[in-house]
Amino acid sequence: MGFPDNFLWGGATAANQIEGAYLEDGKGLSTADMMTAGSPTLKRDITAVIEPDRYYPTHEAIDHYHRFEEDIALFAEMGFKCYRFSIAWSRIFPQGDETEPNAKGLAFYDKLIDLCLENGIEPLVTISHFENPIGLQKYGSWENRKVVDFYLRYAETLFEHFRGRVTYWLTFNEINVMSTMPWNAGGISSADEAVKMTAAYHQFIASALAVKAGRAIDPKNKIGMMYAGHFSYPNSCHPDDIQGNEDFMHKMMFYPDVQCRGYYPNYKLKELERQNITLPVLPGDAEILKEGTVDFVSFSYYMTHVCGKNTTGILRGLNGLETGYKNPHIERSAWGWGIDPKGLRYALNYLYDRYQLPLMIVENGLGAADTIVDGKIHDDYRIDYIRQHISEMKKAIDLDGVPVLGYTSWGPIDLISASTGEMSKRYGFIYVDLDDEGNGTKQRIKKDSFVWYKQVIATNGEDLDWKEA
Ligand code: P53
Repeated sequence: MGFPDNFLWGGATAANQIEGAYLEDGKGLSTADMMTAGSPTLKRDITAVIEPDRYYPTHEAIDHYHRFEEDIALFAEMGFKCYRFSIAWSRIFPQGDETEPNAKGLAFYDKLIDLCLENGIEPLVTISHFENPIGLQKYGSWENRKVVDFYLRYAETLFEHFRGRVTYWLTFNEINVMSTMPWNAGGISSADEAVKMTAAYHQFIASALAVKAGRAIDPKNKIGMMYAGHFSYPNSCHPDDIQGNEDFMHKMMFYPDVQCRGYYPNYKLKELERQNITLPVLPGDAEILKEGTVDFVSFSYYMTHVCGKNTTGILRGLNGLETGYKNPHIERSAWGWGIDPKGLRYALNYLYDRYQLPLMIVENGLGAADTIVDGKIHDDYRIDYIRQHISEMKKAIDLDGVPVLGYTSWGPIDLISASTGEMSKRYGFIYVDLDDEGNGTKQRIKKDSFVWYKQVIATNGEDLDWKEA
């Protein structure tokens, strides 16, 4: 009973949200580097060039590029078994279309990965997490099939270079974000459905080819897909609400359906037909998709939604996360995300029923403002959130028999928010002295949750109680 012995406890980050050093050692500009800081009420701008008087939070971020040794030491102190991070494509292929990788870019990840391994931490690498080299814009980014070849060259470079050191990989972070935030997902600035569906198609092909290549390079590799955990309940038991909710779930679930089953589900093909959208299918693609299905399913889990007959079937609102209905039975975070620990057990069962593949929760956590009192951060609200989610995950394992490989909480160290670009939306067990305008010493301070998470890992998830220091 309880968590398996080799359960992968840890944390997850993304290069653009922590590294900084955005032009160092030959790195090229990425799509993330063009995004200004926003707020819950102010959308982030995407500028065509870097404007000198604007603040771009990823440029320095929390300076992990220069402080990774301290950061990994802190993760090791918490007892991490696993660290999920992404590799910045634009460090390895600065413009995206070079034929030879940038040695200095690989060297940084050599140091990072070796340090993880020395500390007994299993690296889990996201190959593409919300950043594409800006150099790919001239091709139209993922709208162009050429980008599939560039991605494959990049992925193969990583599989070869890190062979024997990295076994767990994710091809794309939150691939379904192509529908909600296409710039983040694929450097696509058009909101046109045909463009987005073309770009998503190319990412499916790229992912499948990468899975095949990764297996050929090292049969030990385990390569997964990553779903932005959008799970929705019907607004009522009215049959029209059930159908409205299913329509929404189909908009999201076709992504993991393709990556786990190896073909487009009928409901999606029919919808594309109604929308007069023709996918850019080349001969042999059906086989590529079929042969490149994933080994495991990973997902982020922050919230649940409510949909029904009056929802349009897509997420909307400033950060593309509103359905129009609010669940009156759950609380919301200060950033308006509906907190639903029980929904995590539901989500795990939902995904396992559908795919019968091992699962991994690769993001979960509470974005909250923290205050320092006498040099300490008493973040009992964060402990509470994660504690409840872990106990629901445990039920899915113990009561439902769902195979869960691991749990990496989002942002174990405070980092730049993807949706708002803020620093004040903090997820960490480790506080970073940095504000929303980029001021601060970037000093690291352990929060109460640091001590608590260490205990959770040390007891393999058995002791979730917070004992005030
Ligand atoms: P922030 C939307 C819905 C769920 C997860 O988000 C999402 C998004 C897009 O923001 O993104 C993931 O920073 C993403 C991370 C991101 C994290 O959730 O907006 O993979 O890069 O930081 C949390 O609070």
